[in-house]
Amino acid sequence: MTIHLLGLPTDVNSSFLRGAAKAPAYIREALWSDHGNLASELGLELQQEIDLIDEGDLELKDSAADVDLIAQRITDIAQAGGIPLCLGGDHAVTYPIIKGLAAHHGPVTILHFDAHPDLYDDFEGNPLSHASPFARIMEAGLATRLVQVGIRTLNRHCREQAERFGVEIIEMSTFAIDKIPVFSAPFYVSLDLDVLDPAYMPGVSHPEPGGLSVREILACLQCQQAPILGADIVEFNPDAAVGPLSAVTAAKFVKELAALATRNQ
Ligand SMILES: [Mn+2]
Repeated sequence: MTIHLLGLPTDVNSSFLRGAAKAPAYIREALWSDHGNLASELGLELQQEIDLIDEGDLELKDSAADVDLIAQRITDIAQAGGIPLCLGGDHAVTYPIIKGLAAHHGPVTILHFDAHPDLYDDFEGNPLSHASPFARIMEAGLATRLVQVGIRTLNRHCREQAERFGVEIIEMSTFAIDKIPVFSAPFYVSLDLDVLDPAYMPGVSHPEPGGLSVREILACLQCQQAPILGADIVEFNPDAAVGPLSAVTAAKFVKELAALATRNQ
């Protein structure tokens, strides 16, 4: 089983700051940097037990055509028996990723880490906004189950959308590790790095204080035993980063998600 690292360098659907399109290059640099080694906490190492190939960045058009470009590449990876591990880019990429995965696997279970529910019907007139991917996913029937963790920005519209779509939300205000479901079926992980407290992850476009620690997210992941269908790590904005910490944090999640996908296959 091969993990396909794929960069999706786009931020045209960001509603506030641009910059997330620059993230894949910084994450790769931190991942392969001599600052650390390639061992994961699960005992599996990149370039040893973890079979990961870097497909580079997908050439995107920064238009609505990107939906099908991304979806097709993801379907191709899944059909070949691979696991896509995508580097955003902003969170808009998750809708086409899931569209592509569902074309092969059928509707999926999603474990979604975020400060924001990203359930807007549209945001300022853009239905492909990075604030809307999970509305597109749910209305298209691409997910059987959506579990959101770390949410701390719910407004009335998004609460209504969550209710409409049957989204399970573990809000930050009442977060506890033992509230995280342990899935029995294969699942997808969408990791918006702004779920982290800005103290751990300053380099995001929409920092939201009062978030999760790196350790808490790893605990939510490491308790999972079911196979992983794919994952994304999105919303790192190098322009907002202070020093190397944000890129290193994103790169750590590449390593740990690749290790989890390998262990759980
Ligand atoms: Mn977010």
